[in-house]
Amino acid sequence: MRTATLPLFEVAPVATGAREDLAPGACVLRGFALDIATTLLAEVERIAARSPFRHLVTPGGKSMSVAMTNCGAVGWFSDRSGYRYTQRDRESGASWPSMPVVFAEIARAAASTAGFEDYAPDVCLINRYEIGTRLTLHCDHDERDRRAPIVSVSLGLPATFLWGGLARKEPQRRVPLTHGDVVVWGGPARMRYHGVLPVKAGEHPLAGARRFNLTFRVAR
Ligand code: MD6
Ligand code: FE
Repeated sequence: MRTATLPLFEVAPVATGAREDLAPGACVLRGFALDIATTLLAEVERIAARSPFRHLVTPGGKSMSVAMTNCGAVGWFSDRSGYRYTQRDRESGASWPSMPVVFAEIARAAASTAGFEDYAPDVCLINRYEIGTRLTLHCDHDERDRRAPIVSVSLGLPATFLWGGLARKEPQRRVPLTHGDVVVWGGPARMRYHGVLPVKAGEHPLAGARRFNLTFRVAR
């Protein structure tokens, strides 16, 4: 019996650098952004100094529990009139901060590793989760170019990602995401439903009691 003599490392927890396929077109790259996480968080701080995190209002009139900001040529925005991308930050009145080169580079490298070449995102939506904050099940359909994948970088506290199907009612898988993990999805997975369960209390050495998520898209 082969299983009886399996060495321990074959059942050890997922290592940094491992690629976990979620579905055709979607995978988790464990620890892919770990080496540059400190730099990414410093850039988030710089961006937030110009375009602060804010709780957007949904078209239904509710304030979102996740705080958001953006960098890039456009930014994702929501109010009573709907979800859309804007060229200016309504709060600051200025254009969104430009996308740091390290952001574009990590997104491009992750996309390439996942099989999507020449990825050139024009926006990075930055989400900030405090303890207890969640993101309800949704799919990302406000982007014009849906051939391009989305690249998502997790920083700070861990979270449980809900990974659903193409219809809202399909069952969801729970995928743990930790600091430095990158999720890439595109192609047949691009319109899948997903969400984030309430972030559990904790303290991260670099991010404190928060989780940050960078999602890169080609919006225009
Ligand atoms: C988050 N992410 O992980 C929220 N959307 O905080 C998303 O909503 C998301 O991670 C599209 C693709 C990847 C994502
Ligand atoms: Fe999303």
